[in-house]
Amino acid sequence: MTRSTQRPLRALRATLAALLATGAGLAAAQTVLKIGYTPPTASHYGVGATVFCDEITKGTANRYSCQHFPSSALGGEREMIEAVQLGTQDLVNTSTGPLGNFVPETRIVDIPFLFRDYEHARKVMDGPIGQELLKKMQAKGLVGLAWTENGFRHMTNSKRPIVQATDAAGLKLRTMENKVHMEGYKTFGLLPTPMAFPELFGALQQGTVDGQENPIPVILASKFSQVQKHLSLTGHVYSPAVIIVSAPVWSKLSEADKKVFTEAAKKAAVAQRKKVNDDEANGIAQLRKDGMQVVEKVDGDSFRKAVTPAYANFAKEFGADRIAAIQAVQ
Ligand code: EAX
Repeated sequence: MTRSTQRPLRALRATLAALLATGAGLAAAQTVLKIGYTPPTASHYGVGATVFCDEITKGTANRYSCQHFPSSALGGEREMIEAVQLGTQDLVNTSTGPLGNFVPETRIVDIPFLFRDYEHARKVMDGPIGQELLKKMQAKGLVGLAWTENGFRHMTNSKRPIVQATDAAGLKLRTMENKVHMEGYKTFGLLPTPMAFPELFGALQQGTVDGQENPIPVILASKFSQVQKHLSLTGHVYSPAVIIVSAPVWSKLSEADKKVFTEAAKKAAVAQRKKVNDDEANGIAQLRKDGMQVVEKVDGDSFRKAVTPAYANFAKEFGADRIAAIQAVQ
C-alpha cells in the first residue's frame, strides 16, 4: 500500500469512528413510544397510561418515554391492537372488547355475569388464569404486560328506564366488536349493533342506535350524559383492559428493561383500578347532576336468568371446567 492510499483510508476510518460514536449516542438517547387509548387523558385509561409512562421513564433513566394519543387519536381499539401487532404502534391500553378477534382464548373473560364483583374479577385477572391469558397473547405477536381495567358495564339509552331484562328487549344497543357480548345481550332481547368506539357518540346523537353500555368512568369521560337520558346499573359484564406492547419494541429491551416495563404496567393497573373505584363512588351523582335518570336497583336476576341458556354455548366454546374454575375463585 502506498502512502497516497493510506491517507484517505485513515480519513475513512476517522469518519467511521465518528459515525459509530453518533450511533452509540443515538442508542442512548430517548426513544419515544406511542401509547394510544380511546377515552380522554382524564379518564381511568389516561391515569393508568400516565403511571406506566412515568415509571418506564424513571426506571430506564430517561431512555424511554411516551407520547400519549388519548381520545381515539390513533383509532378504535381494534385498529390500535392491529397496529401494535404490526409494530406500527408501540403501546395500547385497551379493553378486551375486540381482543378476542386476535386472541380467541381471552373471550372467556367477556362472558356476561361471570364475575361477582370487582374483588373477584381483579383476583382472577391477577391470578394464574389471567396470567395464562396474557401468555396466550404472545403467540399472536402481542405482548400483554398486565391487566388494567375498564370496569363493570352498565346500560344507557334514550328511550326508557331499564329495571329488568324485558325493559331492555327491543332496544338497538351499540356493542363492542365482541361475539361473546353480542351473544349474551341477545338473550336480553336487545338488538346488538357492533360499532367502533370513535363512532359511538355521533351514533347516539343521531339516534342510529338507542343506547350503549360502558363502565361509569367511560360514560363520565365521554360525556354520554349529553346524548343519553337513562342509565341503569346493570353491571351485566366485567370489562377487563390490558397494556400491550409491540413485539419489535419488546424484543429490543434488555432483561432489566423488560422488568421495568412489566412492573410499570402493574403499577398502572393499581392506579387505573383506583380511578375506576373513585368514578364508581362519585360518578353516579355527577351523571344525575348532568341530567341522567339513574336506575340503581336493577332486577339482576331477570338478566341472569335470561342469559343462562347462552352458558351452554359458552361451555362448548371455552369448556365448562374453565368457566367453573373462574367462578370458583374466592
Ligand atoms: O375501552 O368500546 C368501548 O365501549 C370501550 O369500553 C371503550 O373503548 C373503552
